[in-house]
Amino acid sequence: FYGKVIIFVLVALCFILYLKVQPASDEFPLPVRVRPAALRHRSQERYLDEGENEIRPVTVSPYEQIIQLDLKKQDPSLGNKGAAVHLHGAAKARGDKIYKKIALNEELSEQLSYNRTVGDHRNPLCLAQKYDDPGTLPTASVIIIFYNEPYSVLVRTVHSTLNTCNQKALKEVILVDDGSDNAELGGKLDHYTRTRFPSGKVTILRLKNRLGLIRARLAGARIASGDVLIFLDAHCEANVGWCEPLLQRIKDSRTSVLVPIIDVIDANDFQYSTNGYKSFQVGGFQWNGHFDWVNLSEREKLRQSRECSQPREICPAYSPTMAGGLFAMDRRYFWEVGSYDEQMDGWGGENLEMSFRIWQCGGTIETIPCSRVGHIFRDFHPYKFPNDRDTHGINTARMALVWMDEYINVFFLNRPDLKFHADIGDVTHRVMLRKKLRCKSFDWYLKNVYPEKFVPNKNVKAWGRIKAVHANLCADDLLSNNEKPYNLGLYPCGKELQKSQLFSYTKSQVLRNEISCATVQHSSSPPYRIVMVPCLENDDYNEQWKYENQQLVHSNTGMCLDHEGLKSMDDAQVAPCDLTSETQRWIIGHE
Ligand code: LR7
Ligand code: MN
Repeated sequence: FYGKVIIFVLVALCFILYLKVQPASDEFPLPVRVRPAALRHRSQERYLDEGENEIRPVTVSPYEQIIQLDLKKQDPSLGNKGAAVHLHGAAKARGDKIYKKIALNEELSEQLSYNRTVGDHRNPLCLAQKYDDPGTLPTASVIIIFYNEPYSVLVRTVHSTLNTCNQKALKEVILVDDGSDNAELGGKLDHYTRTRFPSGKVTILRLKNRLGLIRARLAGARIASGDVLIFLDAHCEANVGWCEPLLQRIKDSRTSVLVPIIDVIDANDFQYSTNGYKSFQVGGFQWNGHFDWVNLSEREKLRQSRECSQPREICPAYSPTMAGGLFAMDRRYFWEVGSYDEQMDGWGGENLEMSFRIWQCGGTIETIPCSRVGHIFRDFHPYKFPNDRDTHGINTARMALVWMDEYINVFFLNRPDLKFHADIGDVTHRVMLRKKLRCKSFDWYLKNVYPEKFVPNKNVKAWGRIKAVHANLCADDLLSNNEKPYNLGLYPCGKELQKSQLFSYTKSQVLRNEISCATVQHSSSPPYRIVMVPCLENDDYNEQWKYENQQLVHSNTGMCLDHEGLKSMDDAQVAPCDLTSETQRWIIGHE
């Protein structure tokens, strides 16, 4: 009996051993059958790694095979100099499908060479610029953070950096993986980095969990050793010679924080496009805490001509804010001036925080026109936010509490939802930082750095709602896009003052909101609608209104704001003035 038991146990053991050595074929696919889709999850992939040595001698790593297939898929004749590429047939269908899902045509990206060029879009004046010998410029650590970015797009970003940034000046490229779970960004990227990038230049820092882009950048900055940190998003391609102008400027001016001109790479056809080399925009902000682009002011152009010895068009241009993703900064200065608020989670808000902090604490933000980098702008975020929270809003509220002083009221007027938000947390350590660095006030910032920025309750005769005296109707932008002209509307006045009903009547008698000024539509017969058009830089050039006897009189036409026969959601109109009319009486105020 015991003999039988022993034999049975032995057979069982052998069987177990056999199972261990011979995993099911789909758990350990033969190298040739491994396709990226089979490697979708990290957990699966790790199993592959563990098994590799014990099971059979693999002569060519499966990653190598996939990478070679990837390279075969590429057509080096496509998309060069940043030309648009249009797919056809089945490939187009695949491209459209993935585009809907991740707001980026990954199918096309996989067909474009990693080394495609995007053309040289610099101002020709840049070509005559002389920079110090690259060996004597500060060295650069390029930090690229990514969370589940398409593999081919990320790899192209690294190649582009290596191809276009001066090799002597480029000390290292640090990729920070913010806890991605897309398996292609795991072992395959490791293998690609080991075998395809010049040895030692590119490193990957893997964060165990997703920490959000702010803390991911901090993690990268901590291990960087170059003199200058250059941050990039994981979907960028640069023009030649973009590094030297940045490094030179920082060599000459250590507390200048620099942004290249950011060009647009189309997320669908990968076309590289610019606004031409003659003009570019700089960073602004809106009172709701969002970044926006604004034209270079005439005031700044004068300063450039006065203070810069080069042709003005290629001089550093002071920028009130920066977009946040692409910038260069002296590494030590980055830490001295407070790096980032590491309590900011996810995405958003860090860009304005850093912008206001730099200016208020003695630095400058400058656009460097001879440095151009393209960025893929996506229509939506291909990822979720941690716990589905509005991290942009929460982070921005943290920023406002530390840096905006009394102007925080204007921010909360635009974002009442954030005023008592439970997740904002404590900002004491950032307030202490501001004290330690003896930073200037937000009022100083507005007066000296961004005087063009309209403040709804400064230099005004009245601000708040434009409310009909004899009806519950208020002027309302009906949430129209502020950048283009739109018709002013009427809507029931809200219980509280809300952003869409927030208007100012300025000392120069202009009726406006943050971006747009009220004009009257040219028309030979009624209705004479009120059109909101982007305000001109100088308030005096905007159309004027007189406010007398509770009437709002448009100066050019001599007509009055009138809601006769109008109801909620109708366009606001003017009509011939009539002092006896009840529907022409309005109150401007914030009670
Ligand atoms: O949780 C995350 N972890 C990350 O590592 C979320 C994102 N990321 C990575 C991501 O993979 C990417 O490489 O962070 C980078 C930026 O994320 P995007 O590309 O989704 O952001 P964006 O380009 O839409 O947004 C802009 O504003 C952000 C505010 O937090 C950041 O500052 C971005 O860097 C910034 N991008 C730019 O400034 C490029 C110019 C575009 C403009 C305007
Ligand atoms: Mn981006």
